[in-house]
Amino acid sequence: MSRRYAFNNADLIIIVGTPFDFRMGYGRRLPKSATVVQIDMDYRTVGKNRDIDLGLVGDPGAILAAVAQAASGRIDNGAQRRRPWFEELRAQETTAYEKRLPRQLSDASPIHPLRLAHEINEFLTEDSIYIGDGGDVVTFSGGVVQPKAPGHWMDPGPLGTLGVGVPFAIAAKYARPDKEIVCLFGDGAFSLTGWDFETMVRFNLPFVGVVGNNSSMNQIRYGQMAKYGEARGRVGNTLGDVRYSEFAKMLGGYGEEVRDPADIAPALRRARESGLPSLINVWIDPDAYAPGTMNQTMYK
Ligand SMILES: Cc1ncc(C[n+]2csc(CCOP(=O)(O)OP(=O)(O)O)c2C)c(N)n1
Ligand SMILES: [Mg+2]
Repeated sequence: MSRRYAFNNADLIIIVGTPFDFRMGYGRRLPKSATVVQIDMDYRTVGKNRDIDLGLVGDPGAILAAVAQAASGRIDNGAQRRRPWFEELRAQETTAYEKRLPRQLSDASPIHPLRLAHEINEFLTEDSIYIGDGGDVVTFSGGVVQPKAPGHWMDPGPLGTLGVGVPFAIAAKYARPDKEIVCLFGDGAFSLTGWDFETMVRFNLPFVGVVGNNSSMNQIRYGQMAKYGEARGRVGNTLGDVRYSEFAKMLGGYGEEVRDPADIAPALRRARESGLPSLINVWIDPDAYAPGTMNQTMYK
């Protein structure tokens, strides 16, 4: 939560395994004044979209281990001097967290997307692989949901290819049958590939699916409103009030509708206990927009 502040105030930024894609404003999130070192497995990613000062191509683990080893023998490696900087960042993080907390714990109905993200974060275990497939609702969750173990996070990647949720869930459950799969969908994203929910039923691939339903492609709506004004914000992005729990049940899975935030956690638990592919359809506030969406450089 202090990333923006850290970027803006850093003199050296080391980017590891992260492309300069839309989530990084194609590199514009990094100030021109900073020295930038980029480490990546793929030489095509290094220096793409933004100039860098030093590029290192190779396994990030091996490179970082070598850097750590080179720095570890020194009596003064600068670690002490950086302490106030870390404290500054922690303070930023705490302030941002406290500002957000009331929305994360909000009892409002329709449900605030941050409350949904909060409940999902509480629900995950060390054995849950979390998949996010959606627009705004997933952008909200990105700041709240924390994977509990390495390699337990999947998202639509650098091109934001929506519709990956169900196929990712199928693949993840097949590859790691011992793991629990938890997938948060936007209603728009789910509707792209959701019919393969039936494939999951047929192949007996249980997972906990959550639809953050705002009856809209809200991230697109925000961009249209920002560019063309309120009146033209609703062109081509309104969806029906679809009860996806019924869709799940129709195909042989488990489903519940949720309108009260207090019902999210029990519904998630029942979905887990059902042992079936499931969809918990949560009605979220269509007028809440993620700060990450509002900061998108493409809307400016
Ligand atoms: C395959 C694909 N088509 C279109 C888009 C553009 N897009 C980005 S966000 C979005 C809206 C998604 O709506 P929804 O999943 O309901 O999420 P919401 O923003 O409403 O939370 C779309 C269509 C995309 N990223 N990927
Ligand atoms: Mg939506």
